[in-house]
Amino acid sequence: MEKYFQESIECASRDEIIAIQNEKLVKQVRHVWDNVPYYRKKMEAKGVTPDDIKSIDDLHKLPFLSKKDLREAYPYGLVGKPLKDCVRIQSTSGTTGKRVVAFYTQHDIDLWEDCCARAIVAAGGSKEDVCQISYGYGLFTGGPGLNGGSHKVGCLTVPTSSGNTDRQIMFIQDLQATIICCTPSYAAFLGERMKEMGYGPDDIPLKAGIFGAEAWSEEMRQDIQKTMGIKAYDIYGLTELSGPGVAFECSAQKGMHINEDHFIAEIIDPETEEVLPEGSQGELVFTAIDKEAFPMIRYRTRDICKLTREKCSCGRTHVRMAKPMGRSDDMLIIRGVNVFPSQIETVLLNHGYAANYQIIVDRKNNSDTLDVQVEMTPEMFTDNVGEIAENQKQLVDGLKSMLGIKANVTLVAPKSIARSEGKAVRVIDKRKI
Ligand code: DLL
Repeated sequence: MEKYFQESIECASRDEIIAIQNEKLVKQVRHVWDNVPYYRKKMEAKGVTPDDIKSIDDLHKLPFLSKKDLREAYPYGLVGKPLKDCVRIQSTSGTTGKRVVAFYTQHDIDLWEDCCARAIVAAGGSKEDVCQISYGYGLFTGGPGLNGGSHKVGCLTVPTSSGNTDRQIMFIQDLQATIICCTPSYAAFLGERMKEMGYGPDDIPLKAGIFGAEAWSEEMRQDIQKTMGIKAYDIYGLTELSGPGVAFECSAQKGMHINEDHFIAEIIDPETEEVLPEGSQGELVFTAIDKEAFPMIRYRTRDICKLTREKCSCGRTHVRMAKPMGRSDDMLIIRGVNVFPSQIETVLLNHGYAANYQIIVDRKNNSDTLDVQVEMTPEMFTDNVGEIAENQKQLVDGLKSMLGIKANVTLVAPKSIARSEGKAVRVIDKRKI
């Protein structure tokens, strides 16, 4: 039987959801107009006032916000509440430019933790569970968000944070942890280490994992599920909108339900900014209709994916987003062809490799080069040169048919590519260095 954290809202009728969104959007636009001069100026420049926004049908009239706006307004320019009413900040790592600093009132923290609690219950969590949180704690939203959600559900919460892999495994075994939350790349690493230590899937007490913060393929899910003997659930979110829990997977594992009582989702064409019909692939845009301190309106996430309103077997009614295939700013343009790292990962996993790889892009003699270094698994490790050459050729052919361009493949020894405790670094684009 499917369980819910907030059943009446998670399973509300379409009409109820639309009524909630209409009411909250009108209020939120007024709040932003009155309290965020930066966004008010953008509205004025577009000739829109709060009086023009009467329902979600008017959403398209509002200007977009992007990373560029966040940079320009850094650090306080988009804050919608006096600082005396704010209780926390969280922040991104800032690897691509200025870091994002997001602000929260106690109300904002509360709704964020509700979203994470919904995700944990959807993954089968209850107060009977021991939930180990192996996302980083601190400025990154992963640890604090799921920690709060786990408390709300009433799980025994184990805040290990990321890293120190053998200690993670000791806690899983000694405390009989049943749920683990971490990035999928770290989950794969934990699984690999547990296998080395002689633990088979039946020796691991975990039953579910809640993995997100980076793109991961369906093939990687199957791999992790098999190694650890768990069900692996996807969770999505971003710092600008609170953190993890903007959307989460249910027992159906067919896309993530977006918490529509807090976030309105749109898909746009990233070039023309035109809103696309349901089912189209494009850039995900969110309007946070409840957040007080950092009220993002039509925020362009850069994440490329699709939405569906098809009925879900879990009983939840909120729209689902497909696994994002990557970020538009992660998309590599190689010899004019669009390549997403996730497409490369799919080919590797389909050929029996694990998700331990690195993509190196460069420019030689005025032409782009694509090199993929792939670790052999311990089972397939060989020093037979002929066998390695044959296996490399199979991957080159597989990548050619997926991407339409030639990649050079080098098979490397097991464990020679650095592991990540948080988000994995898959791509080195030397053209940008
Ligand atoms: O990664 C929040 C988070 C923490 C989500 C823990 C899930 C679990 P940021 O560091 O701001 O926030 O990065 C946000 O990460 O725009 C996506 O590109 C990517 N991302 C997040 N979740 C997923 C996912 C956190 N499930 C950016 N699948 C987003 C694919 C994801 N990409």
